[in-house]
Amino acid sequence: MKNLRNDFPILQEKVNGHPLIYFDSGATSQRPIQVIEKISEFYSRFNSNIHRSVHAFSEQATGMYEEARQKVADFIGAQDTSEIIFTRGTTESLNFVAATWARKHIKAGDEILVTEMEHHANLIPWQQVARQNGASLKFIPILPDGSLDMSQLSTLITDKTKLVAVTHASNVLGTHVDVEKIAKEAHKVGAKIVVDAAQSSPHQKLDVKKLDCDFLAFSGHKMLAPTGVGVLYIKKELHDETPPFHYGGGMVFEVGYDKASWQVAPYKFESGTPAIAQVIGLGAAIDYYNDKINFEEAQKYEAQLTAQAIDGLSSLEGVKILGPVEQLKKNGHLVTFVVDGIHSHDVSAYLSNFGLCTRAGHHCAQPLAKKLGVISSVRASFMFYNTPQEVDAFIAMMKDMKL
Ligand code: 7TS
Repeated sequence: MKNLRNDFPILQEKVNGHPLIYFDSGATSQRPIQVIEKISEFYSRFNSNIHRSVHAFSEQATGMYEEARQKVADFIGAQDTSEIIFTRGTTESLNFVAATWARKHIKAGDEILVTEMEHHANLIPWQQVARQNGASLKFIPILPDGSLDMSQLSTLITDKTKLVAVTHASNVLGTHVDVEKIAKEAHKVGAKIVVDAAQSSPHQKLDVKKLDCDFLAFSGHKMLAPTGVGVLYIKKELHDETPPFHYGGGMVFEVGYDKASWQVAPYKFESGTPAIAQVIGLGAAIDYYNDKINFEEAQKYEAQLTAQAIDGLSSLEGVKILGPVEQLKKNGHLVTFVVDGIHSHDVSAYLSNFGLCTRAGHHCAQPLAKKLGVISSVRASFMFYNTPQEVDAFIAMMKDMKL
C-alpha cells in the first residue's frame, strides 16, 4: 500500500510544518494524480458537449462518457449499462428514487422501512414521501453495541412494506449491514430495496446481482473521483415503472407543444448537460481501483489501521468508542469516539493544529446521535493511503491532549 501514497499529491502537503494526516476520507477521499490528470486532459484536449452534435469532438466526448458508464456497470456487476444513471451524488440518487418510483408507487397506509442509523440523505427523502403519500416510516433498531438488530426484521417487514431503504455501512458507527438478507426478506413481500452504498463503495467490491438490490446509490468523491458525480443503479426490470426525475433536453424521444415522450434508460433518467468531465474522472477512478487495488487486501489493511486506532484510543482514560468494535477491527474503515469533558469540536481542532484531519459533529445523522445520547463525536476514517505510523502519531497526539 505504501507506494500508492505517491499517487496522491496532496499527501505531500504540510500543515503548520506538520505532514498532513488525512483521516477524513469518510467525508471525501483524496484524488490520485491519474484522476486529476484525466480531468485536465479532458478539458485541454477533448472538451465538448455530449449526445448532441455530430462533430468529431462531440462524438469523442460522448464515447468517453459512455465508456465511463460501462466501467461503472462492470465495477458493480450490473447486467446492463442502462442500469447506470449518473447523478450528482448519493444524496441526489436517493432523492431521485424518492421523487420518482416511491412517489408513484407508495400509497396511503403503506410502510417504508429504514434503519435507526441512516445518514440524513437516506432518511429525510423517505420522511417526505411518507408524509406526502400518507405512508408510515418504520425503523430497524440498533443494539447497544451499534450493530443492527436483525432479529426484528421478520416482524418489521409486513405485507404493507413497499420499500426498504438501508445503508450498506454506517458513516458514524461503521456498522456493516447484511443487505442480502434484508433484500431477501423485502422481496418475499414484494417490497423494493434501496441501498445507500456511499460508505461501502470505496472499500469493498459491490455486486448488485449478489446483493439483489433494486436501487443502489453512491458518490464518486468518496472513492477517488471528482465531486459532482454519483451513481444511481436502477435494476432493469424497474425502468418502465420508474418515471423520469428531471425533464428537459437529452431525455426526450419526441416533443410537441402539449406533450412529450421519453427515450429509453439510461437517457430517460438523465436530462440536461451532465457533469461530463466528472463522469470521465469517475471512469479514471475506477481504472485506478481496477489497476491498483485489491479490495480484499485493502479492506484488511484498513481494518488493521482501524484496530490499531481502536486499541490506542481504548488505552486512554475517558475515551469512549461508538460502534461495533469487534466488527470494525475485522472489516471497518473508521472509528468514532467521544472524550470525557472535551467537546468533539475542540478535540478535532486540537488535532488539526498538528496537521491531522478528523471530522467532528453529528455526522449528518442527528436522530442516531440523539439515540446514542452523544450529540457530537469525533470520527477518524481511513483509506488504503493511510499508514500505521499516522495512526501512532494520532494516538500520541491524543495522549498529549489528555495530559
Ligand atoms: N450516505 C452516507 C452513508 C454518507 O456517508 C454520505 C456522506 C451520504 C449518504 C451523502 O453523500 P453525498 O456525497 O451526497 O454528500 N457522508 C458524509 C460524512 O460522513 N461526512 O461528510 C459526508
